Amino acid sequence: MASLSTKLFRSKSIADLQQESKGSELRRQLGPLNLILLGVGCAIGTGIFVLTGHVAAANAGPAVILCFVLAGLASLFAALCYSEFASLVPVAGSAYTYSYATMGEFVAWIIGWDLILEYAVGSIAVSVGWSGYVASLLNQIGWGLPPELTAAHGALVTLADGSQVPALFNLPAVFIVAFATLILVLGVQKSSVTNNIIVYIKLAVVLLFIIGGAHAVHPLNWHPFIPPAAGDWGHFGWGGVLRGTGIVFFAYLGFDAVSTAAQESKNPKRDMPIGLLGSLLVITILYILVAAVATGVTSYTNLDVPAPIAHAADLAGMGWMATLIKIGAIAGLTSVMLVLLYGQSRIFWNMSRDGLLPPVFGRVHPRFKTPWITSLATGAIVAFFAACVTVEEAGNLASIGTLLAFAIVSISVMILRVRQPGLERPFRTPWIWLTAPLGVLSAAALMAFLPAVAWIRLLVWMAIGLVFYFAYGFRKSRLAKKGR
Ligand code: ALA
Repeated sequence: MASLSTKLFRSKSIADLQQESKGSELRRQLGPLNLILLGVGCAIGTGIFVLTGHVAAANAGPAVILCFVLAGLASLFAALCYSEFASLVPVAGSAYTYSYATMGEFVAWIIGWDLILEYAVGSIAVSVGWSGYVASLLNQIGWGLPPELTAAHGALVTLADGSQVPALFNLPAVFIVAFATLILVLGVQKSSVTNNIIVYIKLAVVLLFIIGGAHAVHPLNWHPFIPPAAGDWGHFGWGGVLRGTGIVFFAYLGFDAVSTAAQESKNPKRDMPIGLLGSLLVITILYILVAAVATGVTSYTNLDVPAPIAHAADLAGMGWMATLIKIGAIAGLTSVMLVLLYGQSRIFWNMSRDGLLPPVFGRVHPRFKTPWITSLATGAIVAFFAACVTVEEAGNLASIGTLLAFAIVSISVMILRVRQPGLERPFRTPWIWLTAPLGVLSAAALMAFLPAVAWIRLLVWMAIGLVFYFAYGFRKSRLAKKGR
């Protein structure tokens, strides 16, 4: 009889993974530029277009600029560890797949369950951000929706006569989730050309805002840079900067998608670090500049609105640019939604094929060849929450989940260096004994800065995951059935 610990650490072999990936040989066609565009495309979304304004107005004031610097640094350590982990296992996949072969089933389950927060809950936050920009654009062209249908259930919205009422639910957010789910179920292929075009549009509006807005900056708006602490910890002062760092981390979530393309990259050893670090560098610079311009053209107190970047352009007297920003943000956020929901359905599908989730989640549609049941189930749950939560509630939970995954990946990379020093590592984390501990510490620190309610939700989610694993996957996994 295998002991409990043997069972918890049972691993897939690399040969198993290669066998599974047979028949879907991926072409090595991505060069460094494509990889950078992939990371930039997944990352630029609700974080920069929406949370920048909320954090400036509620937590950090103009020091939201500093929040982006600190969150970028934490992401840098994780990126360096992620690349080594990704390059270890010579098949495509996410941190879930790599950990199954290197750390064993239990860690893989924890990471897989945790990644649901990154992908599914992340897409809830993005759908709410999308809704803010769509509602604002519709208002502008005179087709405004009733305000009660544009925000989280119970959130106060302002009517045309200035009175405030609680919202019913967020209709546009539900719509975009339904639309993205339909695209995924039908399996509409998005070519890398379409993807690149959307990324260029997104980059163009961001650059337009930075360049156009720079002329309207009044440095007086940056004073005081860190507004004095007010009320509870997390509202201005250094506490606000730290909490703001935890919140804006959401803007970086998604750049790790570069590591999942290791097998499609022409020269992973050279291009993985270029893709990961290059996209991080690009987004960090853009985020810092957008935050600087947004808080420079108007007082940070004006930025707590659903479409703050467009609003900042408007306040800076560039109404035409505000319209372009709204259109660009809507297109860009749609593509982030698709990437996140796609990633989620593939993780569920993989977990189900491994026997960790019921087989129904692995069923593929006979005609569309997509994991349709998984996509529909995910879409229904995501749509429900998109209707009734705020962007920060969903964003904070997605961030805390992703940070936990980053911390586990950083720890795993160190454990593997000790346990299996001889494994071939196409990419080695530089100064691992410094980088990886800093990765763990910075992820833990960012988690600590987030509100207690995000922690409670994370713990409840992980507890449900543990119960589910021991009630189901522990006994039913493919490895369990093979008697490993
Ligand atoms: N980083 C992505 C966003 O900000 C998920 O929307």
